[in-house]
Amino acid sequence: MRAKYTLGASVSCFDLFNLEKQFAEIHGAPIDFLHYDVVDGSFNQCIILGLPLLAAIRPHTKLPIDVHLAVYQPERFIEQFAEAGADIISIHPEGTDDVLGNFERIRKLHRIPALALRSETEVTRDLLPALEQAEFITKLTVNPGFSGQKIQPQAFARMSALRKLMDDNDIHTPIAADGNVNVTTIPALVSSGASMLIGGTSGLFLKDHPVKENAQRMLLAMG
Ligand code: S6P
Ligand code: MG
Repeated sequence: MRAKYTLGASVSCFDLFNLEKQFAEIHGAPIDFLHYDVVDGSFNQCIILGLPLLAAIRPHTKLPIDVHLAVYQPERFIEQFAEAGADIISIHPEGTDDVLGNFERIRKLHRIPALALRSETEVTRDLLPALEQAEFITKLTVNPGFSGQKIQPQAFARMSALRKLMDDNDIHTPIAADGNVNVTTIPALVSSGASMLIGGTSGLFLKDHPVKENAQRMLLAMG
């Protein structure tokens, strides 16, 4: 069954100089949600997107926006990003000891909580309640923030382990693969348990190919 959110487009990979044209392309393609990267400069050494751009794009799309808070202490930012237009807010257990409390905070703001996991993170049973409550789990296959990285070879086994842990515990939360997702990597990502994809420079925004065509090819590669 196709996941509710199957294909997401990473906003940091948009043509930020011509958003009107970019959104027209996105809306004409089989894209289910937007993935909006926020990095605090310490979770990884970069600062990607922030509040003003989110507030600027919000009125121009009906697509759900998943704000990926790649930050420490996400409680510092949840309210601001909810206010600026997030529908879904993804937080990292590596960034807080209180995932469930933060999920509650997100729900109180009438937003949807989701989980994101760094590529190197191996999940343990103590995360089961969060895995179950999350709308989906974004499993990074590269380091947070930067686009254009190569997939980490260990990412596949870690994703399979995550899928197995959930299956063994009757948890059906979908996994979204994030980082270097393209027609070459998608079959192995799907075999490793991904049923959602986040598209960036290597798959969805290939130069000289329309976004719609790239999106269709990515969905086809899921099998
Ligand atoms: C990485 C970031 C991603 C990228 C996207 C890049 O942490 O969270 O969302 O924007 O995955 O895609 P690509 O194809 O350039 O690796
Ligand atoms: Mg991201």
